[in-house]
Amino acid sequence: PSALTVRASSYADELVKTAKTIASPGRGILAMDESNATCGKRLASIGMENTEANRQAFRTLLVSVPGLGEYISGAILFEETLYQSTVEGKKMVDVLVEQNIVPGIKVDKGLVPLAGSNNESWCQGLDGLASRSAAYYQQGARFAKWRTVVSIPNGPSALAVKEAAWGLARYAAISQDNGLVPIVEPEILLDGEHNIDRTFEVAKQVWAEVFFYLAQNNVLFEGILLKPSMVTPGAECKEKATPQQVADYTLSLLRQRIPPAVPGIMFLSGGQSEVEATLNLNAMNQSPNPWHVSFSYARALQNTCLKTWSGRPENVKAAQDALLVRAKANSLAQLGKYTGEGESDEAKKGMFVKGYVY
Ligand code: 5MM
Repeated sequence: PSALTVRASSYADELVKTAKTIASPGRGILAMDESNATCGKRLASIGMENTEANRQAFRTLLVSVPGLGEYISGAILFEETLYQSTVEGKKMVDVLVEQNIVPGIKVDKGLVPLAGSNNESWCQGLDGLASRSAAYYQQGARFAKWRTVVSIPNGPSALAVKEAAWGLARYAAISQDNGLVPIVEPEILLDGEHNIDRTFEVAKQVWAEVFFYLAQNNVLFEGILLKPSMVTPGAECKEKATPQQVADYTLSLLRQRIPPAVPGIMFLSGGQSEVEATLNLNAMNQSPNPWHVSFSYARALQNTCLKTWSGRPENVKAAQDALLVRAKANSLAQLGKYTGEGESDEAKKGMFVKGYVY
C-alpha cells in the first residue's frame, strides 16, 4: 500500500501522549534493561553473584528511590524485571507507575555477527515481536527499546548500516501497532582512533537511512523517541573534545537529520563518565531546541549508585541517594542549568571499555 492508504495505528493518540509524557521538561529515562549477561558483569564488579535474587535486590533499590519520578519519566526494563516483584513483594511496574514513571521494555534479542560484513553485527528479535509486544503492553509496558550498533573502525559497511536501519524501522512499526512507543537506538560505538568529523559523517549516514526506512514503514514520527550516541571523537583519538564541541557537532547532526515532529531525543552515555555525560547534555540545552533533548543513560546514572551499594543492605539508602544525585544533575542538564559543582571522583571516572561486547 502507498503511505496515503495505510491505516494509522489504533493507538496513535496514546502513542503521542506517551511520547510527550516521557519527553517532559526536566526529566529523562533510566535505562535499567541490562540483559542477564550484562547485569552479571555489573554485579561481578561489586563481587556479587549473578542470581535472580541479586538482580531483584538491585532493581528493587533502583525503582524505589523516593522522589525519583521528579527527574525520571521512564524506566527501561529487561523482560525478567517487567514480570518481577520487588523484594517487598510489590510489582516493579506498579512501583514505577506510582512514582509517575512510565515502564518500558527492551524487546531486541541482542547482537550477533552479520554474515558477509567486515566483522560487524546485526540485531535479532523481529520474529514473534508483535505477540511479545502485545503481551508486554498487557503487563504495563508503554514504550519499547531496540538497540543495534554501528562500528566505525570496522566500516561501517553499507550492508551493516542498511541492516541496522531496516531492523529499527520494522521494530518501530510493530511496536506502534501494539501500543508501545519505540525508542530507536542505533548506537555508534565509541571504539576507534577516528576524529569527531569522522563520527559526524558516519552519524549523518546512519540517521539518513534510519529515517528513510522509518518513513517507508509508515512509522508515526510524533510517536517515537530517539536514542542516539553523542557525536564525539573515537575513544582512542588523541584530540579530545570539549562539551561545547560535542554539543555543536551533535546539534548540527540533529538539525540536519531529525524532523522536528520527533518529540524527544534521549541520549545514551556509551562509556562516558557520569559527569561527562551530564556536562555534554547541559551544553546541548543552552539554547532552545525543536525537540526535548534529554538522557536515557544506564552506566552514567547507575555507576556510583552500584559502587556505593556493593550489595550491602546497610548501604541501600546511600546508594539510592547517589542515584538521586545523578538523576537530579541530569534533570538540571536537560534544563541547561547544571553547574558541575561538588561532583565526586567516582562520578568523574570514564567507563569506556575497548571492544566491549554487552
Ligand atoms: C542497559 O544496557 C543496555 C544494553 O544491555 P544489553 O546489551 O545487556 O541488552 C544498553 O542498550 C543501554 O540501554 C544503552 O547503551 C545506554 O546505556 P549507556 O550505559 O550507554 O548509557
